[in-house]
Amino acid sequence: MLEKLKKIRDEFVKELGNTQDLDHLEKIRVKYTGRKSELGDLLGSLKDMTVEERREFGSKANIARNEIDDLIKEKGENLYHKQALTESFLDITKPGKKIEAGHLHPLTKVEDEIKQIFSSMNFSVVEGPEVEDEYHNFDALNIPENHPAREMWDTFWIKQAEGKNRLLLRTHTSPAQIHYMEKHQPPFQIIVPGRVFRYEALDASHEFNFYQLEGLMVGKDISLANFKFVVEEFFKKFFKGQKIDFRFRASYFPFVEPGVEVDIKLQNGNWMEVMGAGMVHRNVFNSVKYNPNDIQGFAFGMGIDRLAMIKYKIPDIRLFYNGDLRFIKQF
Ligand code: FA5
Repeated sequence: MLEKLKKIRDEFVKELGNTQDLDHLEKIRVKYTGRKSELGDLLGSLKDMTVEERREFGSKANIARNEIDDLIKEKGENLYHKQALTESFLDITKPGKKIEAGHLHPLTKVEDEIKQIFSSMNFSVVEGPEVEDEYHNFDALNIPENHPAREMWDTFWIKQAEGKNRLLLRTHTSPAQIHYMEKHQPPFQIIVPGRVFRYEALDASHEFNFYQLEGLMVGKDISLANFKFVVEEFFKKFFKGQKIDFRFRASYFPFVEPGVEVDIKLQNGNWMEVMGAGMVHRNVFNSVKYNPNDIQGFAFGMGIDRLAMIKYKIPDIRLFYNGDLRFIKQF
């Protein structure tokens, strides 16, 4: 009996040593520990033995059985790890997956560049809210209710209870002029970049959500000639010496007098309007409690998207917003 047990154990150890995969290990487990195994038969025959025999052989047989179980378990864990390393989910020799770093959106880059140019000309950069009240977006800018100019800047109104100071998404960055002048005294020169919104029919140069950059310079004797100089300097720096044709054209905005628009000539010979500007209207100074007889200044509002389109020869403004990576990755 004991000899038989030893033989089973020796055979098992030998066969286990040759096992290289989990499938084979399972076959061995069934062969040596299953109900129909030789060891199973031996253990089954215990019931026919005398008490003496059972005591001696039984304990040895159980020790052998436990040893076989332990060895199978240990081998199984080894094989599992080896297999996992070599053929399945973890191949430590594979090159790592490249993590793609993003970059700034072209409009953000252009905005940063414009801010830098104006900073170099001693303008401070300030911000204004995107959700405005009716007073700052229109009334304080000399656009009273029912003024036809409100039609040019139709926008998205925020639903709220009936009240005097209705809220809206700002249609231009000009209300930031009012916020700033309410809290500061001249002389100063500021720029205000930011997002603006309009109820607009879309085409290649019109979005309903776009970016503007407001400029405001106020002092004792600031004139339109100063504005002309600042704009020319800005174009020189922004277009880096690249020759561009631009023109000043008389125009109308209720918050300036006189008013102008600035256009840049495109490669195809057409002119593109890039900003509105003018001398700050005395009614605007009145609404922020400045004395219009004491001071004067110029203001402008340029379209950042349009300047970016000209600089990078982008034919359609909608490319900035449609999320197509083939476009975005070129910058
Ligand atoms: C204004 O918004 C005035 N607040 C500008 C101003 C400021 C005038 C200070 C005088 C003094 P306008 O609506 O023209 O003006 O817009 C200014 C610029 O924003 C335009 O020249 C154009 O470059 C850009 N722009 C206007 N509408 C759109 C649009 N739908 N999509 C993209 N850019 C636009």
